[in-house]
Amino acid sequence: MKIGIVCYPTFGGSGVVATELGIELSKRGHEVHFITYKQPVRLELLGNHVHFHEVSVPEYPLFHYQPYELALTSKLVDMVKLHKIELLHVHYAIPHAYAAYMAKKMLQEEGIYIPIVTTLHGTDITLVGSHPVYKTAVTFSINKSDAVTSVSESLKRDTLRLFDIKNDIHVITNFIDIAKHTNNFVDCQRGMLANEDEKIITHISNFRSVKRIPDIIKVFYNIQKEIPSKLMMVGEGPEKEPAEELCRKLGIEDKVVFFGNSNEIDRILCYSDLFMLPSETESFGLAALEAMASGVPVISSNSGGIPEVNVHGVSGYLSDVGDIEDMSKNALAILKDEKTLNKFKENAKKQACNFDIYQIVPQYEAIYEETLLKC
Ligand code: GMT
Repeated sequence: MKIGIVCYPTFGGSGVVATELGIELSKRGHEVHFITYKQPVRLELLGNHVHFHEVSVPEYPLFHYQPYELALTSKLVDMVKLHKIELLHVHYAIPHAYAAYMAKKMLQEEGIYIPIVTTLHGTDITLVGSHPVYKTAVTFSINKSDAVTSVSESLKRDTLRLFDIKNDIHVITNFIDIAKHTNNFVDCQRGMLANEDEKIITHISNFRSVKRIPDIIKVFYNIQKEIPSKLMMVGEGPEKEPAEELCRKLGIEDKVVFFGNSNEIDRILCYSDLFMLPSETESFGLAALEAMASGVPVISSNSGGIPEVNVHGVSGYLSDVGDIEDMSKNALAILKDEKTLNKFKENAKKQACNFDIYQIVPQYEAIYEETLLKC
């Protein structure tokens, strides 16, 4: 199949899922065309079956906002025609599903038919998409997609609750390439960041308020009072500076490392003992799954789709959003002795195997085939 993938090429989960999916599809013999404004961060090798087409938006002073949807729509039309793309798979409804629908209508004028598969990722539904300024267009573009998938049961429920959806929504969970996350490091250089007796707690995100960054600092504050430990904070975003300030206020700044965005997630997870994801809402929690695939247990909130990923008392623990005391207690329960910690590490890895890429990607292929047959 010739598949066009539209996604955000940044460090966000939706872009990571789209990129890993495209790479795997290409390995399975499909021709994959990424169409977006920058080469996706995890797309390192452009092989024979993977192509990248940049959507560029020239700056023009008349426009207060540059019209990205328009540039994307034009690019989609041009690329479908040029490369004979058979299907467009758009990740994140805003504005990708909308632009794809416009492209589809334009192509129809020329007698070309292109089906659209839309994957809903989370904030395109919960935080952003359901806002009154976007809701009408988001509802329209979901209903006009030829197939719709959601990354968790929880997100499907949210979509049906928040929008008037006429389409079926197929749940295809996010996935992980377990083989890639099997720590191959002979030495992940743990010693550069922590002493032998210190435990390493990690958080990776885009540092938006939905991630509840202050909760992570407060839970860590409680942990380090009981167990020698360090906190690794990986990522960039608006909550990073206030978090640095909070660490100084609590007097733990020498125990917390702020990395910024990193391409060395595997190495960081390799030396981590515990991962924290106390989010206000999370459609799935791909970062938690990545941690678990590296054998790192998770302390998380129980919101959204996280309970579909992290199993309470098995791969980690779940608490109500904002329950810092419970999260601290649970973290200490996991870290209290090596035997318990190793058991949780083993369980985390096992639970991650339920989301292995080889089980999930065929589900997307099935949706593509079904959609092409329907049309
Ligand atoms: O977490 C974010 O804020 C980024 C966002 C994105 O669009 O990349 O992540 C969403 O999609 C991920 C991949 O499907 C999910 O794992 C995240 O849970 C989801 N984030 C939220 O729902 C807040």
